Amino acid sequence: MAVEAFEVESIVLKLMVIGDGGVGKSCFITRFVEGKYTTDHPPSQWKREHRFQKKLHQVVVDGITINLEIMELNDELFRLTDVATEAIYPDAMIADCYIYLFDLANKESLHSVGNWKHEMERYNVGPHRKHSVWMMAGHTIKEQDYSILITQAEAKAKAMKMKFMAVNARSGENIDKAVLTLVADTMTHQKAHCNDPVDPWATSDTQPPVERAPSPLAVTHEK
Ligand SMILES: Nc1nc2c(ncn2[C@@H]2O[C@H](COP(=O)(O)OP(=O)(O)O)[C@@H](O)[C@H]2O)c(=O)[nH]1
Ligand SMILES: [Mg+2]
Repeated sequence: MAVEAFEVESIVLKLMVIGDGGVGKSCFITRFVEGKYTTDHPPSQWKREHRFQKKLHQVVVDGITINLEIMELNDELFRLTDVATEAIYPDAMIADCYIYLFDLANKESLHSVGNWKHEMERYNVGPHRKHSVWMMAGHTIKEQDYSILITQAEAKAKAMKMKFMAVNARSGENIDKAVLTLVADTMTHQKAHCNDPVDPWATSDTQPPVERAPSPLAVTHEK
């Protein structure tokens, strides 16, 4: 568990980059991990391999070495039935920190953040529960003036109690800064909560008797 990890010199944090298809998640991750911009990503690897593709990257924050396990999740996953999704992915989907990536020029992708957060919170229960931290990153993919859109995104992020940064995978703008800020905030948050009472289900073999609410994303796809 991440809480115990503060007693050792290096820890593992799971970072999930999520958001609608085509907003630049793969480009974002490749830029951060490999320091280069490429659009050459094998599509939908999780589908073929039935697991998340993890990219590993080490960072040092406040003198602590952090091994990041970075995963990408997009709404293709929710085209599976709920049963298949829950059988294969639930533990993997509970991350220590989430970057919600959206296309700053696409309002729909900005406003999907509520659905995505709700969706992830459905999985963040039981023994694997985490004190996760979220950030919003708006991708400036097109050549245009983003000042008005950035103001709107900042307001949305404030309402969602998340930090916001405008990023660009092609130029590299704010990519490292966004990840390192989120990692530092996650460490601070997890330290602050490490003495909280454990989830009552954490020590139980029985799972909570709650029915998960239907996925808002799944509902979207049924339309
Ligand atoms: N100009 C520009 N285009 C980008 C950038 N990042 C992504 N793109 C474009 O967006 C497309 C989709 O990116 P991808 O990372 O595959 O999106 P994903 O579906 O969210 O993983 C890419 O093929 C690029 O054409 C960027 O920083 N600048
Ligand atoms: Mg992708």
